[in-house]
Amino acid sequence: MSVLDLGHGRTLDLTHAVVMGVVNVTPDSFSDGGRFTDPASAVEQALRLVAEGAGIIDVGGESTRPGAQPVSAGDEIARVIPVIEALCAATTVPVSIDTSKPEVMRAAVAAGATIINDVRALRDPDALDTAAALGVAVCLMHMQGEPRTMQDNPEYIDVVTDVRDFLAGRMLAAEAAGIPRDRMLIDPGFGFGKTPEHNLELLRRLAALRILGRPILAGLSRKSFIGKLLGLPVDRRLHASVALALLAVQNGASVVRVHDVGPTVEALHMLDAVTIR
Ligand code: 9MG
Repeated sequence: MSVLDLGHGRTLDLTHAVVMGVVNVTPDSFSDGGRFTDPASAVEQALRLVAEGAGIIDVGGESTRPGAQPVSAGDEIARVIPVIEALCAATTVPVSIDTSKPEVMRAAVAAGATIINDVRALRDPDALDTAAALGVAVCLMHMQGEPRTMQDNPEYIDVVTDVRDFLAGRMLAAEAAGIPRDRMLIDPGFGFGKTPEHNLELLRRLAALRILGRPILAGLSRKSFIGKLLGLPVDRRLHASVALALLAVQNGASVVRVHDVGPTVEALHMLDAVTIR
């Protein structure tokens, strides 16, 4: 479980937790919207995150925050492909593409991406077959509802078992489509159709997802439930985000998706130093 198969003979070692750095090439992301819309500044930011210790760079061209404008596949491709191409020429750090659209998946993998990070867990038409044919790794994330309305009134019988059962079902569907388990990451989807209490319960019992036998990715960085719990705007959520990344790794996550790579890497080094193996 400590190696992720990236396909085509490449692997990613997950013996120590890996930090995935976020690069949003969007005008309207909740955390850094509009900061990296031109390819050169997005690549510069990505390489800064690599220098700070990121082990994966996640490139996205469409915001998933509630109320964000939908983007066509053509526009998404125009945003992310120049960034992925330049990045893959400049670094060997694996690049993931944050998308649900098969056209974007194909273009991104042709440009060098080796992980498909899909917040819809390959539920869009043709997404499963496309990801299987591309032969790269996938991150299957849980989301209740759709981004536009997901925070309206999320409900679960038990959030941890509901998320676990959903992910088990998506793993089976992915395997049936031809994606080997060795190529899968799983993700409870913090903030995607969840109240603050749901997020806290998932984090508290994250280890329950380990029964699925695949590495867990946790994305908690700067999320709005931090703002709700602490009353802080998005640009003041660094300390809480680092604490949450640390807790996620302590509770079983192998990959943490973050905006602030340097502080998270330092905190995880300290966790590693005190951990007896
Ligand atoms: C794109 N994106 C935004 N938040 C995310 C999260 O928590 N996990 C994953 N896999 N992707 C995310």
